[in-house]
Amino acid sequence: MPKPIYILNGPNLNLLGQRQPEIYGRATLEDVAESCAGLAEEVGLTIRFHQSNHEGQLIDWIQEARGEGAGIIINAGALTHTSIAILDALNAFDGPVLEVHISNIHKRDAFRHHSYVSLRAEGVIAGFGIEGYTLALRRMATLLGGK
Ligand code: CA2
Repeated sequence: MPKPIYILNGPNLNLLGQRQPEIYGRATLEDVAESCAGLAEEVGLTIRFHQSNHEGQLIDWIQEARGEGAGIIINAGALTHTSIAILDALNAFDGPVLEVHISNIHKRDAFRHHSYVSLRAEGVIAGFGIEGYTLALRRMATLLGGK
């Protein structure tokens, strides 16, 4: 059984579709999970899709992925810009890491321009809306298929 791709979502992303549609669109996180599950089946991957508002829980999932996951796709939310602890956890993971942001963080407040996650990620997708998740999953399939 191939190892799953962990798709991890950070604080407040559970509110997707409920507020600020001009920035984040109208789709919910459940919609994102469904489109990822559909694509995963198409490209022969399995996923574990999670969201938490708690930094420690995200770190626990990243550590779990060390033994059980083939790759990590992460939208760490605002923790992207603050969390050295998430970076340290990602640095302890051996497989590919891809970073996703729904909005274009470089077009927004200056404090969103720096990402600790980017110091570890093989690639970054920002500003493609929720489509960024499926784009990242396709890229993950390519990265893992080459092995
Ligand atoms: O663009 C992204 O995906 C972000 O990671 C989203 C984070 C933000 O802090 C990052 O700078 C960029 C915020 C997630 C909050 O999501 C909400 C969605 C709907 C309503 C309220 C918050």
